Amino acid sequence: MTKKRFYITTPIYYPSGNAHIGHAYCTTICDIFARYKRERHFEVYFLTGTDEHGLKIEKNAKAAGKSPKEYVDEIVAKFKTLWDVMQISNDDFIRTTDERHIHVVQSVFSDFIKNDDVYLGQYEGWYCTPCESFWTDTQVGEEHLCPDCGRPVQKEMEDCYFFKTKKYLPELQTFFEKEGSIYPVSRKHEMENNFIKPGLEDLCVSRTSFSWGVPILENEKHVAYVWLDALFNYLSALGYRSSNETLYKKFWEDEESEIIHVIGADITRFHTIYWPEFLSALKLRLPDKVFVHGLLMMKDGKMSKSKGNVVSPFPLIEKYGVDALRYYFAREIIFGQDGQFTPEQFIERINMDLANNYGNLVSRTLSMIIKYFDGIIPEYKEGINDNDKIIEDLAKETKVSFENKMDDLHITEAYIDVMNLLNVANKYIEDNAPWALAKDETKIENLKSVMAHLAYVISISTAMLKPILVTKADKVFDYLSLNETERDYNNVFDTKVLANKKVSKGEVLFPRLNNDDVEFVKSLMTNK
Ligand code: ME8
Repeated sequence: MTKKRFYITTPIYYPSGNAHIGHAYCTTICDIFARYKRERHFEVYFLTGTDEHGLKIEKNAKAAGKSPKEYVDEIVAKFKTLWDVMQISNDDFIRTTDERHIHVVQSVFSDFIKNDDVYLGQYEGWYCTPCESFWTDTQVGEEHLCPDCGRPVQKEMEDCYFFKTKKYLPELQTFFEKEGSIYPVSRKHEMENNFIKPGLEDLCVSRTSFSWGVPILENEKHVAYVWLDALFNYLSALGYRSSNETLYKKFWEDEESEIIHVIGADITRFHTIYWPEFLSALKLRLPDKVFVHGLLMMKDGKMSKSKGNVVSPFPLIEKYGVDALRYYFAREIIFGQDGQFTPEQFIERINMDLANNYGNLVSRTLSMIIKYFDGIIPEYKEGINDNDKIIEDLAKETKVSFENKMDDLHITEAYIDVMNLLNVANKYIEDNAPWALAKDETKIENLKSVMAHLAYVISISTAMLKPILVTKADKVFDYLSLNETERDYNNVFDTKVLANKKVSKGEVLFPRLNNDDVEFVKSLMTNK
């Protein structure tokens, strides 16, 4: 059952290097979903931010000759610029160095101490600094490599607080059993088999060997483990435990709100095991859905800052526009699966779907309406011609399937359906040959009907594409002369809206790209 409100979160990013398209991918997908829900008139709170504590940041800052705060401030500013350029519509940006967040981490840690959820002990084991993860002897194997990222781990021995993970196992199991709580289910099975079934070990939730973290009030030698610290951003951003808990009550506490965390596959364990456990310890509601997306890979593996095989989104946006990159993310990489970034596929996807399919349909249709009817869109009438039926039926089916798929976060599949509608509409032009109809006066009604059906497909496809095409969709609505009310998602599917509107030709929406573009994108790759 669809809820009234949506709380949608991206992970908060480590400002330990500049953002790459892997980061932009996750944020963009969440943005598309948030915009789609807003278009459908749901109340949405969309959060992103930065995760600024921990050993990795402390080390990077030292190497750069800066204080950790100076170091993160500079990188956080670049993340914010990127989200502005990508037109990410987040409602808030949380930083774990914000006072409002530090207060929450300290306060919940105090509760963990008071309620006997944590105990003091000594950690002896392995630590992966890039992942900020603890591992056991068996997990790192003889080679002493991080099971998540494959990089060497370091032996650590220090005093710390341990969180009693077995205490909340029943709550965790209920969370795992709830249908749809972890998507795709393969990720859920992975967590069960790798971590829950072998027996959860208590988690080290504070550190004493460095100082860049949230100090534990009861024991200032300790700072909170960066993952405990980071996960609470989802609550601190809503004003949890502040003097104003309105957002928290509305978007977390209230069952009418659906809580959705979108994350990358590499951080599944923290979001599906430890986060539900922390929340259970505080007797708080658990998220409704943790949606795990795949990773953007390069030929030599995961695109990552520490590997240095990254592509910056900025030059791509500058040359091809923000809509093209956003579309590539939504359509090329099947949401939920890994995807490989290649310059050829990037260019091919934009050409095939945006230039040839959508752009071409818009351009041909508008030109014909101008040529044959002085730019006035004829009235859409259903069931007049048999050969229009294919469009009429498919338009209705596409709306239903698009919404069902989007609601389930099957974003790629939803846009495959929209592209299919556009494809069929292009074929409908060939099959009906309007240029031939225009030469025969007895066929004028047929010609009108073809133009009305094409304009309709363009208009509804534009509405469905709008969460992605943040700059071009409104231009197309302008060419169709639809006002704000008429282009509203709830009105645009009405077949009467377009009747007698005067169209204008407009610019080429997505110019065709060629081999030079492939070479340009290649030149942006550090590992070609
Ligand atoms: O993990 N393709 O931060 P982070 C797709 N601070 N997604 C990618 C990616 C790639 N190549 N590389 C990274 C952290 N990501 C923590 C999160 S949340 C409470 C704390 C995704 O900057 C990655 O999967 O290393 C993760 O979801 C997000 O970017 C942040 O990664």
